[in-house]
Amino acid sequence: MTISTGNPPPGAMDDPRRDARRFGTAGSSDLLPSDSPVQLVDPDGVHRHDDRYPLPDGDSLRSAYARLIAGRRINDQANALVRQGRLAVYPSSHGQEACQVAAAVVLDKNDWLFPTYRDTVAVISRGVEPLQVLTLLRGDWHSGYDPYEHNTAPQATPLATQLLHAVGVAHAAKLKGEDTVVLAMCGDGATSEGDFHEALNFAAVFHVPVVFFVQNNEYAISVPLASQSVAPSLAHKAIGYGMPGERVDGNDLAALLSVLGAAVDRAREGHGPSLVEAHTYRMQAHTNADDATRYRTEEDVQKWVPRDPIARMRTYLRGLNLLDDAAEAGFAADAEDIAAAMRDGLNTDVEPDPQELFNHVYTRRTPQLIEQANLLRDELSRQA
Ligand SMILES: Cc1ncc(C[n+]2csc(CCOP(=O)(O)OP(=O)(O)O)c2C)c(N)n1
Ligand SMILES: [Mg+2]
Repeated sequence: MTISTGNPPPGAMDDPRRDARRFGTAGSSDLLPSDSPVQLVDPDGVHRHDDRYPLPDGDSLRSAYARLIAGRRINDQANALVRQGRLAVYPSSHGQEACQVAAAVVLDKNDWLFPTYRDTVAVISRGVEPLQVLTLLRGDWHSGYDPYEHNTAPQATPLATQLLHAVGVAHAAKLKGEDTVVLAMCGDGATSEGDFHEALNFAAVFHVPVVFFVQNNEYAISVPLASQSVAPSLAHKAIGYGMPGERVDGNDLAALLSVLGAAVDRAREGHGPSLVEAHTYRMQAHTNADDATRYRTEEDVQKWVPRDPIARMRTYLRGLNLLDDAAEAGFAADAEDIAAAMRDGLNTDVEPDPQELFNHVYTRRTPQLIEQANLLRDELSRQA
């Protein structure tokens, strides 16, 4: 990127180290992440104190826990709908639900979320109707929801492209003097993309209010993290751009809420971008089109079962009497309602008009599109 004016871009002279305190101070720079992922509730459901990151209050954790339950149910139901031929494909976030929920919960209504194909549960946690989200994966239309209704961009399949769009939205918000924060999600594999580099560099130089949230689930389809990057951690990449990076236990809902919340706060307060890496694990295959047994063993997967995000939060909340049988039954019933709506909606056959294919390509149809539309109409009329 070349800056052609002689003047520094707005905000470039601000010192990003100024408010990096909550992002760890170990090592040679305040921009470096903690030596190990931040954890506030361990896999046994025990609170681990951290001076820098306060534990969210019980009510917040309880309502976020209800979303975890819904998220797991959504993943299970979507997998079943794939097997029934009702969805073409589903990239499951089973095991990553805490990341999904936290990404949505830390944002205000006017903020923006930029999700990937794996972030269906985050999009639903943001308030988008499950059926509208899943129509994309049924292949009905380009995307089944209006991004402006919930300030949630379409789920991006081309890796890391959404990071550039997110930075653009954050830059525009800053220029307009709004206090909007943008949270952009990506996977570990996506951090190897050129778009990742360009997005982070632009965000840091122009000091824009964006949080890059990397879900490191240890795999990019069949490529393990060790073959993807030899950086000490993905969060360490932040210092190369001059922004703070932090690492967090991606199966710890409390830590995610606290660390992502701090990153969103600092962006909103005008202190610029940051990078948060969540250490988690993709418990299921990349999608139903993938056979994960060809590149990892069942023992590898089993190691992550005791670190499940739902189990530990349940133990923690139960231990404090913030969760009882009645509340759990209520959360499960709400999750079941969502699953039932998914089944009802996706089991209903739609008959899209084939001509819609040409409707939203350009504002006005090109001669080629008109020709193709006529060809299709002719072809279909002869079949009728
Ligand atoms: C630009 C681009 N290159 C390649 C692909 C094919 N592809 C789809 S998903 C994927 C793996 C991505 O891994 P990661 O970023 O770790 O995300 P995860 O699937 O683990 O959530 C690849 C290589 C793509 N979608 N886009
Ligand atoms: Mg991955």
